[in-house]
Amino acid sequence: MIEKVTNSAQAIELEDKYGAHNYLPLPVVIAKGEGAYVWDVEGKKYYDFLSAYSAVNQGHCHPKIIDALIDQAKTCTLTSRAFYNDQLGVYEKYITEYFGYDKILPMNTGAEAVETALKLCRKWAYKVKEVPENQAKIIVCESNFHGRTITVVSMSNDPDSYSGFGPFTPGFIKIPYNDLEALAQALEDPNVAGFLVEPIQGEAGVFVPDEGYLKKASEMCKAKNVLFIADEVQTGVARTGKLLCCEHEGVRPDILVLGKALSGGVFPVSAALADDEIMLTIQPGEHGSTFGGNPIAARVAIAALEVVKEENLAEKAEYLGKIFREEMTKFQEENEMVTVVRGKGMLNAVIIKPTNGKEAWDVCMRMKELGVLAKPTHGDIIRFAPPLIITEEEMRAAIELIKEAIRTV
Ligand code: IF1
Repeated sequence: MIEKVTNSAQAIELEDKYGAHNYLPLPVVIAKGEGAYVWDVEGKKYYDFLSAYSAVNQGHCHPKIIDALIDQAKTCTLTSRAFYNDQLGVYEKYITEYFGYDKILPMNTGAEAVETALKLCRKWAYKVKEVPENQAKIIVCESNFHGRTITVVSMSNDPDSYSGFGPFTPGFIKIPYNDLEALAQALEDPNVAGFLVEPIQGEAGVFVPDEGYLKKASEMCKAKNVLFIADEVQTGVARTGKLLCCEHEGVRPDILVLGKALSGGVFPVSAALADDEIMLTIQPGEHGSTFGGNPIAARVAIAALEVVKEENLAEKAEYLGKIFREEMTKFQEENEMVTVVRGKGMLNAVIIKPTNGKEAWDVCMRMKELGVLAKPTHGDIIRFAPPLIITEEEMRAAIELIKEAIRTV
């Protein structure tokens, strides 16, 4: 018998009893999402200020994307890549022209697209740069977050991400983020094939690097024939006020990694994009995925990317993000709990100083009571990332609730 959830406590009990305990969610049970809003089982309405970690940039259940999903789901859901399908080539042409690359390797999750970028980088190292077999190294940044697979957590310096999962994949050089001197030194190793970096470190707490860091880093990589690999899974698809965060500095990554909002949060869709010299180092049978490039993903991703252009989401993110940071910076002068406000576009974070025994988690719980959902990362940082389709009026109303929550936590 399939149970029906009729109240939040019931849903939480079911997950606690039957699901792995790999998360500690905020105690809210969402039953419906539409635009910038979600509703819990009891019907209470919230502003969603997490957007499923920047996957629903286009808003929950965007009609255009849902229509594409439903239409294709009724026609053909999955062929595998053993055969061609009539949607994948159309999508591949659309997205490569959209972002300006020769080719795409379609995958499903962000971690898979990151893994794909690592494999492309290593293949290119051996076949093009002629690095000795199995000697390729890839530079990564401390405090990175690129996903949860064992190779990806092998790049991490966050014990929560890697401890207890060894032994780890070798071949990674860790340097401090936003440190060009450290990058210069690491680039001296002739076996370095790539530099993998988040244009803004999301999970680490929305670390925005110094102006010019990405540009200089990409130039330094080019000078050493090292691939500049941008993980835009969280920062991409208009979130930071440009279509890609790298665009703020005019940087064109050698390998571009996308996920999350590539589908508007409707379906797992991710991608690695690169030019032929890199992409064609992988030959038939050397990489793949059951669902990678399925017809639903193709239709949904085209619709999601069309929405970004049609609704000017990058410009909106730029404009609304400025308002958010201005308002919260003004509030900083009024309330001692707010110590830092930072971000770019609509990827912002506020650092909450524990005060009177109250900390970021308590602020999020109070926000929940007032009808705004967000969640702390690394204890004292609250990330604020609403869907980019939120209106200025809605955002200003939500900001007032956020301030009220901090005042009354
Ligand atoms: C969780 C946050 C965490 C990502 C970047 C790759 C991936 C992610 C820059 C992997 C995924 C998600 C994963 C999810 C929570 C969220 C997250 F940064 F967004 F907040 F964890 F750090 N590159 N980020 O941010 O994509 O395989 O998940 O599709 O693991 O708790 P994925």
